[in-house]
Amino acid sequence: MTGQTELKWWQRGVVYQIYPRSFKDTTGNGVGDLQGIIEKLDYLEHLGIDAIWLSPFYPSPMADFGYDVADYCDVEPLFGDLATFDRLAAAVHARGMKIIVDWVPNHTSDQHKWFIESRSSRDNPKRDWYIWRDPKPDGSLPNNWGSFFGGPAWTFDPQTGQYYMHQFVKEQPELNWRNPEVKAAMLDTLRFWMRRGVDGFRMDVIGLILKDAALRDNPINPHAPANLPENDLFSRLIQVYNMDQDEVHEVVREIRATLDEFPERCGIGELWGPLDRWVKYYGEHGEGLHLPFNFRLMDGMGFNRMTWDAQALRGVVDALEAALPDFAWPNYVLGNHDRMRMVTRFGGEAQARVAAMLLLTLRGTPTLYYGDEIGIPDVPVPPEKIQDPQGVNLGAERSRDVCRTPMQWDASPNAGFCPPDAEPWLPLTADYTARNVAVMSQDATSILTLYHQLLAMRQETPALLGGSYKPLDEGVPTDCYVYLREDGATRYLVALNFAAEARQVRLPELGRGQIMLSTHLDR
Ligand code: ISL
Repeated sequence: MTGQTELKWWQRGVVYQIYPRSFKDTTGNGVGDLQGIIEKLDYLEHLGIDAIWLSPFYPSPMADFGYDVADYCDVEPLFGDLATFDRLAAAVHARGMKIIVDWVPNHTSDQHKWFIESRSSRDNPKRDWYIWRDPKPDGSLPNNWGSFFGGPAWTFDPQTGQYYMHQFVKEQPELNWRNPEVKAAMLDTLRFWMRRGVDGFRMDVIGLILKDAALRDNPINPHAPANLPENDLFSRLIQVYNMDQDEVHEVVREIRATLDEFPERCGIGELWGPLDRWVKYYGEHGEGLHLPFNFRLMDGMGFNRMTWDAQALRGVVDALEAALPDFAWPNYVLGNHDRMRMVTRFGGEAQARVAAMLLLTLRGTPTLYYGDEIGIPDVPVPPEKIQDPQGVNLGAERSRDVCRTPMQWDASPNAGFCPPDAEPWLPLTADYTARNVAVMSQDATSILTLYHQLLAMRQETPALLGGSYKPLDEGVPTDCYVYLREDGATRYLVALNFAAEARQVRLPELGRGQIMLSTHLDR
C-alpha cells in the first residue's frame, strides 16, 4: 500500500471537469470561454479542487463541439487565444493547482489541414495519414462497422473514389496511427502543451486509435436491443475489431514515454470494456497510463446500466480493487459531458449526496463534473434546439445537450453564466434562482456545502487519501454499503444507506467513534 507521503499530485488530487462552452461567458455570445474559467478559479480553489480538466478548446468547426479538432496547437477564437491559455495556466499554477487538457488522438476535424491535404489526391504525401479504402468490388462499404453517432463508419469521397473511416460523425475522419509520421506529429502536440505548462492529458477514446490491421467485419450482436433506431448500426455489432486491439499498448507506452520527457505529467485515458482488458492500459509494470478512466460506478460492465444498489456498487469496487496490480492507482467517475447527470440518474438529490460521499471517500482519484456540486439535473432541451450530433442523428433521448447546460453562478438573469441580454447556448434549470453557487454557498446544508466539506475533509485526512479500503459485512443491512479507510491509527468508517428509510448498522467491535460528516449535514 502506498503511504500518503509518497502520493503524487494525481493520486492525492481531485479532478474537476470543465466543459468550456458552459462554464462562464465573458464576451456575451452565450458560450463560455477561457477568460471565464480564469475568473472562476477562486471558486474552484475555495471548493477544494486540485486539478481542472478542460474539454477541447482547440480551433474547431464544432461538428462534435470541439471533439473535431482543426488544429491541435491553438485555441478556438470563441474561447480565447494562446495568450489567454497561458494566463489561465499561470493562474492555475499560482494557486498550487494543476491543469489537464483534452487530447483527441483518434480523429481530427475534416477541416484540419492534414485531412484537406489527405483527401486532395490519392498520391498526396498525407493520403496515408487517414484510413482510406476502396469500395468492395460491388461498390459497397469496405466493412460493416457502424458509427457511434449513427450510420456507417465510412463516407465515400467522390473526388478520389475511396471511402474514409470515421467512427463518430463524418466530419471526424480517423487518423492512421500505423503511419509513423502520424504518430510523431501527434506526440509532438503533447510536447507543445507540456512546454506550455500542461500537467496532464485526458485522452479521448484512446482504445480506438488502433484497429484490426485487416479491418475485419465486426460480429453481429445477438443481444442488441430490438428497439434500436434504424441507423444505429454500431449497437447491432460486437465491438471486436474496431477498438481495444492488443497492439494499442505499444502505442500507449510511447505516449507515456513522451509524457515522461517532462516531470510529473499524468496520462488519463477514456476507456471502457471488461476489467481484465481495461487493466492492461496501466501497462504491465506501470508503463502505460496513470489513470485509465474507471466508469464502473456509472456503467457496471456496460453503458448506463449500473443499478444504484449497495451490493452492486460494492461488487464493482471490490472487483476493481482485486483486479489492480500493486502499482496501479484506482480512480472513479460519476458524471461527464456524455452521460446522464448524477441527480437524474439517482432520482433526486438525496441519493446524489450519497453518491458524492462514495466518490470522495473511496480509495482512488475522483473526477467531478462541473455543476454536479450544485445538483444540476439533466435539463430538458426542446427538440428543435438539440445541438449534439448524437441527439440529432439517433433521437432526442440520446442527446447529450441535457448534461452540458450552463453552470449557474447566481440568481441574476442567465444565472451569471452570461450577460442578462445574451442567450445562453443551452437552457438553464427552471429553479436557477435557487440552484446556484451564490445562494447555495450561503446554505449550511446544501449539496454544495456537502461537496465543500467532503473535499476539505478528504484533503486533510491521510486515511481517506492513501489509507486502505476494507468493506464490512457483519451487522450491515444489505441495502447499505459500509467500509473502513484506515491509515496507521486513524480509521474512517463510511456508512452509506441506499434505502429510502433510516437503517442501523451494528459494529460493536469497532468501539466508539465520532461523526465527522453526514450527507444531510444535520448530525
Ligand atoms: O457519448 C456516448 C454515450 O452517450 C459515448 O458513446 C461516447 O461517444 C464515447 O464514450 C466516446 O466519447 C468521446 O469521444 C467522442 C465525443 O463525442 C465524446 O464527447 C467524448 O467524450 C468523439 O470524440
